[in-house]
Amino acid sequence: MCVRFQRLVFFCWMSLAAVAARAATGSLTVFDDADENGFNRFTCAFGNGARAEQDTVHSGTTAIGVTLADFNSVCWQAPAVLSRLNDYRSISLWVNAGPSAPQDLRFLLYRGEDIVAKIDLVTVYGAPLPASTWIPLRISLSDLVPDPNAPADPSLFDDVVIRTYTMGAGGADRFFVDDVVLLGTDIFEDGFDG
Ligand SMILES: [Ca+2]
Repeated sequence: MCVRFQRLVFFCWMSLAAVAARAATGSLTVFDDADENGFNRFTCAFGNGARAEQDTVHSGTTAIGVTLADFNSVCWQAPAVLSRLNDYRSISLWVNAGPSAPQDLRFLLYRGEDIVAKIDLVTVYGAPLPASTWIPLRISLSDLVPDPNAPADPSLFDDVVIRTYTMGAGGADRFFVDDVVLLGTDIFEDGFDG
């Protein structure tokens, strides 16, 4: 009985260790056809102008479309505070800039109400964003530009945001985001094409 109990404890400990290791180093889907793994668009404060849409998708049935107006964003609130240095080193996503292809799309990490760090998508892509074309982007979270007003610890974040800086009343034009995945520290970083 005692030996069996010890084996059970050991097995449980090994299982917990495996879960912890996977949480720190594996990949974590944020959105594919729906919010995943506890990420939530509807509890995030910066999701104005974003909605699920089925006409322009990268894969599956659904993507997120964001109307080009008023600093609109798609935003996912993480289920817990994450480190952009220790938990997830990069993020993979597909973006379609839509027919008017604004060049002012930006990726940002927030901690609460504060911007932690950011980067322009055109910088990540290395060329003008093409119109009405899905492009894969892989953004190194450690290489983001820290915000001058970032919180005391500029490594921690709890919101993932993709924003347009286009102003105005907004027409029918949108940009689209699909297949958002955080990549852990064991993901081979060179040559990953999304
Ligand atoms: Ca999809």
